[in-house]
Amino acid sequence: MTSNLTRNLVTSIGLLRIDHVGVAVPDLDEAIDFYQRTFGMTCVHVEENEEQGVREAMMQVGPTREGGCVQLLAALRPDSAIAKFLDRSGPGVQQVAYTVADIDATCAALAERGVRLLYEAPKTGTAHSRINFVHPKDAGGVLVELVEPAKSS
Ligand code: MC0
Repeated sequence: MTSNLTRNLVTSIGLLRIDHVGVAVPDLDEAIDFYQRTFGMTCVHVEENEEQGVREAMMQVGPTREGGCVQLLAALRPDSAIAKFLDRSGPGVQQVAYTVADIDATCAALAERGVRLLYEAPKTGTAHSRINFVHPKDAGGVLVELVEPAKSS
């Protein structure tokens, strides 16, 4: 028989898949080149997000988008989250992002479970997605991003 604890652990909050793993890099163009030449990944999207202070590139891991992406993240300015991360930790994994169907519902479920969302309401992420983050201190030291893709993507 399933215990209460096990039932609670498997209650869905609407996560669908790993959307991307975000990697902070000092130079975006150099990093794109490295990921293409070394791992054979394909650069499928490049965008500047002024609000987040980043220039980012989505590197598709496998032959289709279903295989997930590595998101390369370079700082646009010294006070940005990526610049701070690079100063503190150097280049490396900065975030793990999950695709969700309904970010408002997922954020509400997480808030109910007592974790801190960084934004009161979702902000705009890559390719017109809606995004929010769970503070790394409330997620075992991992900055967790939630991504609700734009309806057309
Ligand atoms: C900070 N900490 C981290 C961390 N950033 N731990 C794991 N992973 C990270 N990425 C830890 C520090 O080591 C420190 O631990 C503590 O958190 C300090 O917290 P803080 O003083 O609040 O630190 P800040 O000022 O560096 O801010 C961290 C915070 C920030 C997560 C709040 O980076 C943030 O707002 N991130 C969300 C936005 C973001 O990351 N944007 C860039 C990606 P100790 O133990 O020393 O106290 S934009 C993006 O991803 C978009 C384009 C998209 O995908 O569509």
